[in-house]
Amino acid sequence: MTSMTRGLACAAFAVTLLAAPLSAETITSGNLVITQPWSRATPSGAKVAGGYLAIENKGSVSDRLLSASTTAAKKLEIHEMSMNDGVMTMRQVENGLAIEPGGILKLAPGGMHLMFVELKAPLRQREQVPVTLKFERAGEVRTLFDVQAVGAQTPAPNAVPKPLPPMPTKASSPIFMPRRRWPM
Ligand SMILES: [Cu+2]
Repeated sequence: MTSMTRGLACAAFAVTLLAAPLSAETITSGNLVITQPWSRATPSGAKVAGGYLAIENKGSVSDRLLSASTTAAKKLEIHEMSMNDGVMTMRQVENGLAIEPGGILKLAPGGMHLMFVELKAPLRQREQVPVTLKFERAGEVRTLFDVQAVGAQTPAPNAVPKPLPPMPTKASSPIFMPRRRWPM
């Protein structure tokens, strides 16, 4: 293979990689099933970002999301939206959020969400941000939040359940940018 064709093959591979949708993770911890934790890329200089996910309680007793933490930001707060003099504002939840038996707690754009406060660096599309969730009964659960495009409204638009091609062992072309992985 000439270096020219190898370069083209790498470029084609990189394009395939970029086009492939991220498969959002599902994590089970005890009676809780956590699906599609995701966030959005932030413009440089932005200090906050939203975090979204769904938590289903398959048990027979209620649990409670107490707090969350991440290495990507100074704080990770639980926020709810409320009307204040006709203006939608968000505020931090004091005592966590209950997840009733058989119920699903949804954190999504426009509603309850996690808030990364004082980001250490902008979040970039396609990277994964480690978040530790703390529950009253299920304890601590480690998750990875998939970072979608700026302004994304859903965890994976046009998602097709298809595994990503294997990652090359080392970057063989300057066109290939390895994903940053935040430490857990
Ligand atoms: Cu918020």
